[in-house]
Amino acid sequence: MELVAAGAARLSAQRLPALPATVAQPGYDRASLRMGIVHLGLGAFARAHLAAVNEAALHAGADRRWGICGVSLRQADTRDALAPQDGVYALALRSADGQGRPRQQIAVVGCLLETLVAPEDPQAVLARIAHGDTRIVSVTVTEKGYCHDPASGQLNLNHPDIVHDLGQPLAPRSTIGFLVWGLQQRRAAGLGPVTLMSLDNLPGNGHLLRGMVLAFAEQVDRALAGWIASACAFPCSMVDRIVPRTTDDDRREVAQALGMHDAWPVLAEPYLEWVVEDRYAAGRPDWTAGGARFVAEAAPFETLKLRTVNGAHSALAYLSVMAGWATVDQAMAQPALKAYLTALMQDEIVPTLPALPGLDLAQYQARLLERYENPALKHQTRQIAMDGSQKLPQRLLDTVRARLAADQPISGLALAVAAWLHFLRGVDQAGRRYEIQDPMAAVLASRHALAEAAAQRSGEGPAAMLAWTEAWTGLTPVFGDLGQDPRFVRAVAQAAQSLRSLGVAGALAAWAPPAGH
Ligand code: CS2
Repeated sequence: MELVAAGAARLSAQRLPALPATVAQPGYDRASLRMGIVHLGLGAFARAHLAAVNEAALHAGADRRWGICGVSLRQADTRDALAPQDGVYALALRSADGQGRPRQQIAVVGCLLETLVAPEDPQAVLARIAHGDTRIVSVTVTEKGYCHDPASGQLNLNHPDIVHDLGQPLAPRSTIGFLVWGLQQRRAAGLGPVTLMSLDNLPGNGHLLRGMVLAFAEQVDRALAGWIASACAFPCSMVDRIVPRTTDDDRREVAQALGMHDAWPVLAEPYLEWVVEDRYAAGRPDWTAGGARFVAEAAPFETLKLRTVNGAHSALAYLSVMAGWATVDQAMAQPALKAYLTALMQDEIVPTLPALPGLDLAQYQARLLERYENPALKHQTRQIAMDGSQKLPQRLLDTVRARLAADQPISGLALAVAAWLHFLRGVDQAGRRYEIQDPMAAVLASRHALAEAAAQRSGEGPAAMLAWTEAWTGLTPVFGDLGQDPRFVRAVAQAAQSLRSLGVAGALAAWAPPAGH
């Protein structure tokens, strides 16, 4: 990862004045910032979203309380990249001009003041949560970081990290363990409550986080659970910005624009949405300067975003990995795929959405397709395909439930679900093998074997695919009650049959929204 060209200077706080004038940089006094925000899960998303919005708030004059301490819960790579450059890093917003030529706008973000690596020093993380300056603890740990059962939404008390953390008040390893033990220290020190703010792509993310934290706290100390429930706040939010993984080519391009080396810049699309409930236990910055919107209730916005942006993204990803389309823009250049996604959204997803006064849904969908088509992002379809067991319930299956409850057709959604199952075979249509990255990978692998055996016992054709699909949809932690609904099982079996016999391109060509849409 170290790509420092011989003699190239490294980006750092001290070298900010040497940046070219085209690069925006912190215009506030970094040295005077305190760390009011502790962020767990210091991935690219948080650095391109929360930190970017917070940076804008500081530029607009937010008070000095709102610097960020970032915590990596697993690896040291982010800290290793950022600590030698004092935590400052470049955010490159990428798009294309009318002719499709890539454009980028770079800003150096300065509000990340400290980076901690939890496994190296868990007590430092707990101490930061229990510090008097801390007012908000925010979280982007992806779906699997909540240690919950995705179908029921309950804390999985058998999760190895939760089992471990219940007995380790000074050395937890899960997000939930750190939060609860950190809050315990906070309360013991007589400090006030904080806001615990989830920024993950989960419905009711604040309620979910609250549920996990309270379920864990109940196990250790009832009084602590009572204090958290009554004094801490858990606002829900909808977050939206496409943030692809940084590659070495990106590092080179950013270094060229900066005239110095940044070991880990982040890239993103210019688009950003953040709709967050205005419920804070100990104040907050005015993030509106960076594009945030404070609302009383985020649920309708979350449903909109999860079902459209993420639902369509997952549908695209599984079909594309199988077909060998490596990036989202490459997939969008396939007319049949684009037609399918457009119809999936328009005909099946959008009718399930709650009313959002003032939102032009047609424009929102058109904009979304343009975002996917952004040729400058090179967003890998394999990246989106990860962790399907944690993503499908809120991205596709809730939409299926809403459609079936209204007795409406689900053929497009069924094709997306079948594409996931097809993808779980671990080999694409060209015979290339890939690893299934999913916290349930072992369970999925044995289900796969079970499904293939069931299909073989049932002979050929549709009967075999029905048996195969039944074996899959019986996986209740993912499918919940849907495995019992013959309308769902039949529709997925039909789509799976089509994918298996015609391949992705053939299945997409054969797919047509059912009459009556
Ligand atoms: C993507 C999201 O990787 C994925 O699963 O669907 O990360 C998506 O890019 C963001 O949610 C967009 O806001």
